[in-house]
Parts: sequence; C-alpha cells; structure tokens
Amino acid sequence: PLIFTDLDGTLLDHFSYSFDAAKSTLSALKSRHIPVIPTTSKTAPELEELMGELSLSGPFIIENGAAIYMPEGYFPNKPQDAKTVGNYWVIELVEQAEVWRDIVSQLTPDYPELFTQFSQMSVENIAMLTELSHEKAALASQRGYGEPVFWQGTKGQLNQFIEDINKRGANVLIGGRFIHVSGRCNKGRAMLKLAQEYKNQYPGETFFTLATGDGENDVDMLNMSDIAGIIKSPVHKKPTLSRTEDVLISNHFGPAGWAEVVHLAIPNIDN
Ligand code: 2M8
Ligand code: MG
Ligand code: MG
Repeated sequence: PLIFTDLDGTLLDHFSYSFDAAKSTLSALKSRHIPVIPTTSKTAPELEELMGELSLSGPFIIENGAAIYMPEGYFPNKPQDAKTVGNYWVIELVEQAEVWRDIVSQLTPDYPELFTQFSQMSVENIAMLTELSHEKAALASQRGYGEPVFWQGTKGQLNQFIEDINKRGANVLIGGRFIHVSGRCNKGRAMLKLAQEYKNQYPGETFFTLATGDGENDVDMLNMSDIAGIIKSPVHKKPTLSRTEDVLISNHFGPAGWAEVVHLAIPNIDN
C-alpha cells in the first residue's frame, strides 16, 4: 500500500500540530516499508523540515498537489518528467507562484479590504494567523506554486471571488485557515501521478492507495484513492465525497483518528 496523507488536522493536530498519537503507527509502517506520503498545502521548505521531524524519508506532495518531491535516487530510474532541484527529483504540475499571485492582485480593487494575500503578509502576521512559530511561518511564506489568501468577506462574496479567479484561468482550494489560489492541480491528481510512477518503476507489483484527510482540499484524493479515510475535525464539517464505497470515518480527531483509520485499512501492521 501507499498512504497519502494530509498533515494539518489529519496526521498533525489541528491546534497544536502534534503527532504524538500517531507515532507508534508511523514506526510500525516504517518497519514494514509502507510509504507514508505527506500530501499537503504546505511548502517544500516546510516539508523538508517536517519530514525529519516525522522520521520519513520518501516522497511528499506540496502546495495542494502543485509538485511532487522525491529524494534523488528514491526510484530505480529518474521519472521522465522530473527535474532535479537540490537533492530532489521534482515533478511540477502547475506554473510558478508569481502567475497566481498576479491574478489575485488583479482582483484587489474589486474586493477592497475583503482579503489579504499571503505574499503581502509579514512573517509575524502569518505566525499569528496560523499559530506556527516564527521560524515555521517563515518556511510557510516561501510559496513556490500558489497564493494563499486570508478571506475577510462573506461567503457570498467568496463565491463571487472564486468565479472571478476561475475566469482568469486559476483555481481555488479551501484550506483550514486560508483559501489557496493556484493552477488546476489538486491532491488527487498528484496522488494518482505518483502512484502511477510506483507502478512504472516496479512493474508487476500492485500498489493500492489509502488517502487520509479532514478537509475540503482533501476531497479529490479521498475520491480518487482505493480506500478513503476521513479524519474527524474539531473545527469543520465532514467533507462530502462523491463515493460511498471503501470510505472509513474516524471517531477520534487528528493523529489519533489517523492511526485508527490506518489500522482499519491495513490490518496487522503491528505484527
Ligand atoms: C496553510 O495551509 C493550511 C492548510 O489547510 C490552511 O489553509 O489553513 C499554509 O500556509 C501552510 O503552508 C501552513 O503550514 C498552514 C499552517 O496552518 O497554513
Ligand atoms: Mg487538513
Ligand atoms: Mg491541509
């Protein structure tokens, strides 16, 4: 199996970002060589740090499916469409951040005081809104492929904004705290692309996918995976999927719910 997992509110606690409740499950998966692939809204610099903290050493998917990062040499062959960035092979699925930043900026006059762009916030401001440390907020500010927006208007105004964004060829995904403007990427497409890469690299082996997530921006991967694990959130309503088969729903929040769902989907990992 391949486990594609959201971080905030799923593997990490929504409020404290702790993953204590998932630690023993993570080490059981590690000893069984089952890849745990963070699939997140976070940036590459955030992930480079978090992978170490999580004791993970495989691929990860950043900025809502905008790019797939694989440690150089992770697969027997360099994937066809990958470029090398530092010590990683990277497959990019959308254009660079400035394209999306510019589109958002064009809409500023139409929505006065209704939103704040991530690229125009100070690190202090990001730290305050996310409750991340100053250091981690600085890593979150280094966006490669999109522009998160802090929305201060109404739901109706947001719907109009999304329509205007779409008209300009960009796309909006709803995160836990921000709305994310980028190209037509999502976590599901990136998951399928990476799962296909495993199949190409190891012909004859089967790789079933488990996706775990708690929010709106996880819906695509939860719909496209072989098994979906919905993690209960203390802050938002359960995301609505287009499927009903092979859907697991946790009773616990965040990392405890994650461990619960992983054990249900992949029995006997502790033996
Ligand atoms: C942002 O992402 C989350 C994802 O749900 C959000 O929209 O609330 C991003 O800035 C990410 O880079 C950051 O780590 C996270 C922290 O809460 O917020
Ligand atoms: Mg989440
Ligand atoms: Mg997320």
